[in-house]
Amino acid sequence: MNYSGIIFDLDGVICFTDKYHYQAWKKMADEIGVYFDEVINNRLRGVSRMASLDIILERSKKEYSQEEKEKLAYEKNEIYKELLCKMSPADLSAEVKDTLDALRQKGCKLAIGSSSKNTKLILGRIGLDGYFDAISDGTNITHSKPDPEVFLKAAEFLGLNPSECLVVEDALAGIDAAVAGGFDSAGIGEAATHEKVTYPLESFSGLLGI
Ligand code: B16
Ligand code: MG
Repeated sequence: MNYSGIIFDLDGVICFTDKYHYQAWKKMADEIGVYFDEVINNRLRGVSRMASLDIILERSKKEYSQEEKEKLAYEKNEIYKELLCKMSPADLSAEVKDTLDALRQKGCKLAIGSSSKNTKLILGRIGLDGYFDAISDGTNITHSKPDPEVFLKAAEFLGLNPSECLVVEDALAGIDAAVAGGFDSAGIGEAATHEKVTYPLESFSGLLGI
């Protein structure tokens, strides 16, 4: 591993909260009578909360004011946070935990680079509270992926340059963000198909082969 720092996306890389995002958005969409399904939900991966809402409202006949949208996003997040209470350290796979520990053993600094404003809550639920050397998330950025801000901040928090860090992502927008910030990247799932990904991986533990 030739990188001093590794910056991990959270949802879809360290753990999986898709189903809770889906259930919470679905409840909100049903309440306002807007069609929403799992195919539309796939478009929300790695996308910020307000941008996700805009995608869902593409199907709405009604125009929503900014204030109304903020209320809807707030309601969705309250439902989502309640669902997150179902998560426990059992939602952190042994493969992910063992790989993180092994990378740390090799001397790598580990950071989170997530769009989620619920990052700290989720890390606490899965037993990774205080584990990472730095956390850059939805609470410290003004531009979401594909903008590189969240990863640039993570590198800065680690005291490293982008060229010294590897970004690990599951979303295409996340690889776009890594490329825009001058980072090498490792892609899992859909992100492994991105034409500019540096290392397409079949599984999380593939990081140990880099
Ligand atoms: P929140 P990531 C992203 O996390 C999720 O993939 C995306 O579905 C979600 O809309 C976004 O966080 C914002 O989350 O509503 O909790 O602030 O993949 O960047 O770790
Ligand atoms: Mg993700």
